[in-house]
Amino acid sequence: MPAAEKSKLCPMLTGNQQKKKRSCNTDSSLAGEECDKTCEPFNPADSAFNHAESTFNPAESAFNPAESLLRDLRSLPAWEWQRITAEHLNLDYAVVFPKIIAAKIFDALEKELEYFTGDLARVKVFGKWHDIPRKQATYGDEGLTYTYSGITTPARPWTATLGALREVLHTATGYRYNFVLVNRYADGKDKMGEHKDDEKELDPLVPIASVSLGQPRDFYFVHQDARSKKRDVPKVRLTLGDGSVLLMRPPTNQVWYHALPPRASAKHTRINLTFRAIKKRSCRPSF
Ligand SMILES: O=C(O)CCC(=O)C(=O)O
Repeated sequence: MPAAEKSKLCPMLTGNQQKKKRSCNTDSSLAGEECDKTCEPFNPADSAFNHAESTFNPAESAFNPAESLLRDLRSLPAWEWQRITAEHLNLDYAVVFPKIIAAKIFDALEKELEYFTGDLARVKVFGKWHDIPRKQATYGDEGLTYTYSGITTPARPWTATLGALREVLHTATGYRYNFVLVNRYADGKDKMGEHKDDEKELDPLVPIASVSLGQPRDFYFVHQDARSKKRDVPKVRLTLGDGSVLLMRPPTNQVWYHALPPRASAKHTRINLTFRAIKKRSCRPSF
């Protein structure tokens, strides 16, 4: 059984993780890779909310729903995390958005988000292409892409609501996210199969922050040894509630698979946002 404990403290970066913030050409795992951009060190001031502010034109609208949402989000009490642990599994879970705010976010996302169609709405599993049993989209900093299950998805520019959520996650966790994968499950027929989020472009020291809105859904983690029938390790099961945040801390995604199984009883739509930190490619200055 996973141990569970409650904590009011916000999980913050440790000293070593702070030091891990890198600038171009210092990431040994990427050394030798080249990109065609001028070397640009990571700039913490370059937040999504700055982007949302810079595109806000008061002449166009007296009431800005994204700013009103951000005010709501900033006024929330400190998040009360529940820690869930097992062998090499380290999670923090909290229901952080009251129903009324979660519904506002859900409605805004339904208006703002554009989902993939065509080749980007299919995945390769064991060499065969299949339609994804849900809708997907990716948003993030300019130029970022994410490759998984045989597809490479480009980041669309942050929307106001995604940018506001990114800022609130930064305040609450201390982590800065530059990319988000959106999964929309129309109802309980839509699902996500067992997988690990261990792609090499993800910063392995930054937890993936998974925000859930709408229909609560069952979710489970299965240890790689149990999955390959090497030994028995109990599954860890959760229900991801409306307005919740799940932090999947390292080394969880190196060792455990996770999945969202179909559920006939789930009649309503759910949107899940997994905020991620993608490593910037090592750049060489172009003279
Ligand atoms: O919808 C969910 O909660 C699962 C999302 C997920 O597994 C992923 O984005 O990797």
